[in-house]
Amino acid sequence: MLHISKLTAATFAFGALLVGIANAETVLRSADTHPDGYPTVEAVKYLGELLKQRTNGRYSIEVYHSAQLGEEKDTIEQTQTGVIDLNRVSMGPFNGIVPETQVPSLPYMFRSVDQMRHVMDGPIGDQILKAFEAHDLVGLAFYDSGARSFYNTKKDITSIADLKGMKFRVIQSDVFVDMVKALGANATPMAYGEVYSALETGVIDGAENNWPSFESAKHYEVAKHYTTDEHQIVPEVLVMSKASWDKLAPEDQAIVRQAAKDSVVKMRELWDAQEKKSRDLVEKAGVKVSEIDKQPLIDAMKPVYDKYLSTPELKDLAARIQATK
Ligand code: GTR
Repeated sequence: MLHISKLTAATFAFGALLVGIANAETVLRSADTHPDGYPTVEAVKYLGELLKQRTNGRYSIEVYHSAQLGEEKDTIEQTQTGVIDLNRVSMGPFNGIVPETQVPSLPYMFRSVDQMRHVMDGPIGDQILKAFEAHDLVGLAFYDSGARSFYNTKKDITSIADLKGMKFRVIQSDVFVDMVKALGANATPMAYGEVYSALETGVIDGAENNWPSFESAKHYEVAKHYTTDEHQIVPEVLVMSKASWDKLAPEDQAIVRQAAKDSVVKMRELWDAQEKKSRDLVEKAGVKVSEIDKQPLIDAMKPVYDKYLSTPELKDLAARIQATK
C-alpha cells in the first residue's frame, strides 16, 4: 500500500486570499526480520535516503525492522498482495515461489562470497531478479548474507558423522530440508523468530546461519558449538510489491531500480565489518568454533542437486553460475 502519510502544504496568506500548494510525500513500507542496525536494515534505510534525494522528497522509505510486520513467509505474501511495499528477505523462503532462486540456494553452489557477488552483479543476477515478476514481485537487488553454517547446543561437530540424527531448524524451504536430510540429520522448518526458544527448550538441537544472524538473534547464548562448514552462500533479495511498483511513474521506477543497485555497495561495506564484529563477539562469549572437512558434505549433496536441477533451464543456470569466476 502506498501511504500518503504527510501532506505538506505551504500556504500563503495575502489579505483574504489563501493559496495552498500541496505536495504529497509517499512513504514506502519495508519489512525486515533483523533488528535495527543490522546491515540489511541499514542498507534499506540508505536506499530510502537516496530515493528521497533523487525524487526531491516525493518518496521515502520506513523500515519496519525486527519482524514488526511478521515472519518472512507471511511478509512475502503481504508483499505479493501489496500490503507491504518493499521486503528484504533471504532467498530461501522464495524457493517454493520462484524456482530460479533454488539454484543459488543449493549447498556449495558458490565457491566463495566473491564469486557470489560476481554472479549476482551480472546477467545471471538480472535473470533471477526478473523471474520474480511472474509472482507479483519486482526483484530490485541482491544483498550479502555471508555463508551459513551449523551450530548447536550439544557438541562440537568436526565430521559429517557428527551430524547424524541431530535436529536442526531450517528456513521454510524444501531445498534446506533436503540438504539437512542428505547429511543424515533431521530438519525442522520454522520461522526465524521461534528459533531462540526452540533451542532453549530443546525442541531442536541446533540451527544454521551466518555470523551476524547467529549473533543478533542471540542464538549464541544457547548454542555454544559452531562449525564452519559454510554449506550455503545464499544471497538476500530486496523485492518490491508489483502492485506498489505499478503505481510509480516510469521515471520513478528507474530511480528506484538504480538506487536499489547503489545501495548494494553500502550493504557490502556494512556486511564485511559486521561479520568480523559478530564472530569476535560470539567467540568472546564462549562459543567454541570447530572446523570440518567440507568434501564429504559436498559429496553428500549429489541427490539434492539431482532433485532441484530438474529442468534443462535450471541445469543451465547452475552451469553458468559454476563457470563464473
Ligand atoms: C538470515 C537472513 C534472514 C532469515 C534468517 C533465517 O541469514 O538474513 O532473512 O532468512 O537467516 O534463517 O530465517
